[in-house]
Order: sequence, then structure tokens, then C-alpha cells
Amino acid sequence: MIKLYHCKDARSLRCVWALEELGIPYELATLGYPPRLKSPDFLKINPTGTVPFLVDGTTAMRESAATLEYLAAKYGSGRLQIAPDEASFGAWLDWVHFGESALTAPLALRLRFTIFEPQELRIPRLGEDYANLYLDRLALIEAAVERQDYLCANRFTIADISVGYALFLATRCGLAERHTPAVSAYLGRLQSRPAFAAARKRHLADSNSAGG
Ligand SMILES: N[C@@H](CCC(=O)N[C@@H](CS)C(=O)NCC(=O)O)C(=O)O
Repeated sequence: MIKLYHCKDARSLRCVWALEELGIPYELATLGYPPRLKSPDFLKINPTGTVPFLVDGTTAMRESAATLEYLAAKYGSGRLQIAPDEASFGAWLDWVHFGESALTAPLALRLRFTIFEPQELRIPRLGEDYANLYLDRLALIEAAVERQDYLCANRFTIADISVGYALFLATRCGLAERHTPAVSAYLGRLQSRPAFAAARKRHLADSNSAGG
């Protein structure tokens, strides 16, 4: 069975969400954050100490966007994907990676410089710089979702999971009110999906949960 190492509301939520959308069985191991400090034994399994970390037989993966592609390609039977012969195939791959590299990365730096570092090492100006970088990039999302419900081919795919996780994370770091109405409405559509709600609660069913 697939085993996924997870921290509550971390990037691994993308993978839990995809697994819930696909309805495939999986075992969840919920770790405290950050795992390298809260679960040092995890470093023996995954030396980077980061989540997600997915193990499926002999396959081990630690990049959330790549893991979304893996799950959709291997278990999706066409669901959550855009096929290579569809017009938006390239745009779809771009969105899957944009969600992590262009949106989540600046948010993670904002969190670092405003919350995770000890008080004396925090740099509010950098937190604001990274917020603005993230917010400027939302113009692309705005243009895509004011015309259709989802990013590609007007159907829900892993591109929406990748980008949707970044939008969700932004709401957790004080940026919700700086989202435009179209972006907020898009995030609302994503968050109303039963699989998203199930994914957010799934760690509660993990008997070893350290994620709160
Ligand atoms: N690019 C990776 C980033 C993975 C990552 O940095 N995960 C964070 C959680 S959101 C983590 O585990 N941080 C713990 C640490 O850096 O020690 C991905 O998309 O999965």
C-alpha cells in the first residue's frame, strides 16, 4: 500500500488531496513540524527531512508536484490529468509546477521570515517582499479563472491541486484579504470539494499522528 509521510497543512496536503480525489487506499504517517526536529528518525528514511515523502513499493518521492504527476499518471485512469494530445497539455504541466516553484516557494520564505525564525531573526520587510512577489503572480491565475472554473480544459486536475494548495497556504499566512474576488471564488470552489475536506481531516485518523 502507498505510504505518505505528512505534516498537517504542509505541502504534503497536495498528495493527501490527490489520493482522496482518486479514492485509492493509503497509509498516512503524520509527523510534527519540522520533522527533522520533531521526528529525527524520519531522517533515516528521508535524509532531506521534508514532507511530502511518498513510498509506493520501490518508488520513493519527495517533491509534491512530481508526486501529483506520479499519482495521476499511475492511478488516475485519465482523471485529474490533461492528455498530451489535448491543447492545454503544456499549460497544464506549467501550472502543476508553477503552483510549487512560483507560488509556494515565496510563501514559504514569507513564513520563515515572519513566523518560523526566532523573534530576533525575523525580517518583516522580506516577509512583505515575498508576499508581493506571490501576489503579483496571481494575475495569471486571475486571468485563467475569470473565464472558467478550473485552470485547464474547464475540468478539475492536479494543476488545481498544486495551485490551490498555494492559495490555501496564503490564507494561512494572512494574505486572504489581498486575494482578488475571482481568486477567492476559485479557492472557494476548490475548498468545497469533499476530497479537500477529507484530506485536511485525514491526519486525525492516523493513530500515530503528531500533527495536532
Ligand atoms: N519542493 C518540495 C518542498 C518540500 C518542503 O520543503 N516541505 C516542507 C513542508 S511544506 C518541509 O518539510 N519543511 C521542513 C524542513 O524544511 O525542515 C515540495 O514541493 O514538496
